[in-house]
Amino acid sequence: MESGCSHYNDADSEHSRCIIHIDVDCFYAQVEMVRNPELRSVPLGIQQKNIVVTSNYEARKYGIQKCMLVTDALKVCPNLKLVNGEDLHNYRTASNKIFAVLQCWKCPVEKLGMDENYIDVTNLVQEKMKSLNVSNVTLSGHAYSEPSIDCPCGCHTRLRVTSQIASEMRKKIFEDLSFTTCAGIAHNKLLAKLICPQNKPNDQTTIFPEHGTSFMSTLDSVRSIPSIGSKTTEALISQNIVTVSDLQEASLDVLKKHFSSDMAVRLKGLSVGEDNTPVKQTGKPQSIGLEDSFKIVSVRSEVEDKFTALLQRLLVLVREDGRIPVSLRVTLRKKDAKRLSSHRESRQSQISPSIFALSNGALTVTDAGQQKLMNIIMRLFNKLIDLSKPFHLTLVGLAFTKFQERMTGRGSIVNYLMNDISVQSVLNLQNECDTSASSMDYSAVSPSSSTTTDLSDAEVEPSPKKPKKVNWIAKRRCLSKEEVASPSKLKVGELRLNSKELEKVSELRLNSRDRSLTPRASPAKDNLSDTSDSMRDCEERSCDDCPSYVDKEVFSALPDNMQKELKAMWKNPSTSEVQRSSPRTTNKAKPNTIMKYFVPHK
Ligand code: DCP
Ligand code: MG
Ligand code: MG
Repeated sequence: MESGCSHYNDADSEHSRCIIHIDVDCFYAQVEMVRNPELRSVPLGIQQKNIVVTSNYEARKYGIQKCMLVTDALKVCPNLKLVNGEDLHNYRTASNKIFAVLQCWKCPVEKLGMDENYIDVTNLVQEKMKSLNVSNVTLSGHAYSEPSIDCPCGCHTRLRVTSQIASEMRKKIFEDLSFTTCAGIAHNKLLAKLICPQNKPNDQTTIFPEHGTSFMSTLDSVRSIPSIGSKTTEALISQNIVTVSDLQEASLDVLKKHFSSDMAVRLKGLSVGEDNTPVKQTGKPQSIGLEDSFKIVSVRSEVEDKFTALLQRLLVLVREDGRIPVSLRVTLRKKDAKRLSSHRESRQSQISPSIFALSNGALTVTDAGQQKLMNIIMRLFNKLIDLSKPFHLTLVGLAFTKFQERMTGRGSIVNYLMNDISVQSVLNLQNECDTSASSMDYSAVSPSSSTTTDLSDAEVEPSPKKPKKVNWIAKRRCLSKEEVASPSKLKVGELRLNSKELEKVSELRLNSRDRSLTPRASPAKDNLSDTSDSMRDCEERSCDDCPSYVDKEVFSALPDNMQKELKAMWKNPSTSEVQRSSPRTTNKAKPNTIMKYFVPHK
């Protein structure tokens, strides 16, 4: 049964939202092909342990599927070129760049795993519709099915405009980063995600609301619905509810016997393609951590080597993130022979922000700074382990758990101007296949069994207050404070990696890499003549004299005299407050400088 727009009476009823879901084609394989174009013309598989986690479309022609055993893959395609994909660094970097490109449209972007993003373009579509002759707007890409009713709420036109924006986004990702992608366009996240792969690779599909129910009934398993996990699936199967169509037919009363009332209603809604969950802007993680697991380590010097390698790797991630860490946590997993089990213990210490320095807007750590960090790490280790007795570890972990809000002190003008394009270094990627074969994954690490904060090592500076920028930007964009991404609300996620990934560590020189995350400004023009307003905004707001760390939008909103003063300050840094200094010094503004506009917090 198809449900027309007028039949809806939930939050989806007006189909008012415009949601795009973008998924990169054969992601890991494309990253490798962009790095080495010779791989484009051969069947390519990405190997982790004994599994081919993904392959390019050339290889898929032979029947290679995700998560096939390498031995099986080679049977169906003996020419398969295998590239080791156990070091996730390049994939993570590519993922962050794609996210940064999507941020350019100034709409909420929610990252999902490594190669997927939701974008809520509702407001942008509304703006465009004011200046468009809507009767002329055509659909870009495919429609799951042609509109079958004339929906009075106008969703068909809005979704056509959305399809044009999706096409611009995909074009820009391709022009800037050379990745082809698929997109799904719908009035909610559920349908946008599920419709996305309909025309793989490198194409996009729009589904109109009235086809939600019939499309959902084509899904073989309730497990295909993203928010239905393995436990719910099991519970449904035990009630003979296997396909989505079964779920559509199940009575609410029966479901209420096995699930809470809310859950039962939600399941029924999902089965007909209803979903009112919002697109939540992804921000920076609360902590950035790495872990290394191994069979057993029982010698202190070996532990030190492991931590040294982890620290090098972690500093690369922190540099990409751009925030200055002020707290460090060490985690160990001890093998307990008596209990035949392992458990984690952690200890953390505040660290001095002065260990880190800013050079041209990029974070750096000197060799002496790294040595200081190592000393803190080994002191924490000594507190966790009684070295007078034998010890057996199966995992060591390091995480920076708190960050200074901004680099130059809370009162500094720089706090208002920093680019907010974030690099989320840590992700949650849930592998659908059995990942037990691989010791690398992105699952969020549960909080340690015991964490102690150690203040004895601290060279403590006063912890900065919540930055004013959040409130200020919120006002400028007419958003509530809660709608602005705040690091404090974000999930803690960490990355586990194995020793193989650490072999690469020595190649990663903290000071030798560019931080080029801001997307290149090249407008994506499409057949919808003025759909690129936000893209143009991106360029017009640019200020040639601004240092790279400055948020151009914020800068352009400042009064002219303030802009001039800042530019003069950047031209002549000796008069500037912008160089790294302690919060105490940043407040000493001269009587007639930019600082007069900002009264420091008392
Ligand atoms: N991945 C993984 N294990 C899985 C599934 C995926 O490690 N079970 C990794 C490899 C993929 C990446 O995550 O490249 C993205 O997953 P997708 O499911 O989006 O698969 P692809 O992007 O590779 O292919 P598609 O073109 O089907 O999207
Ligand atoms: Mg993909
Ligand atoms: Mg994906």
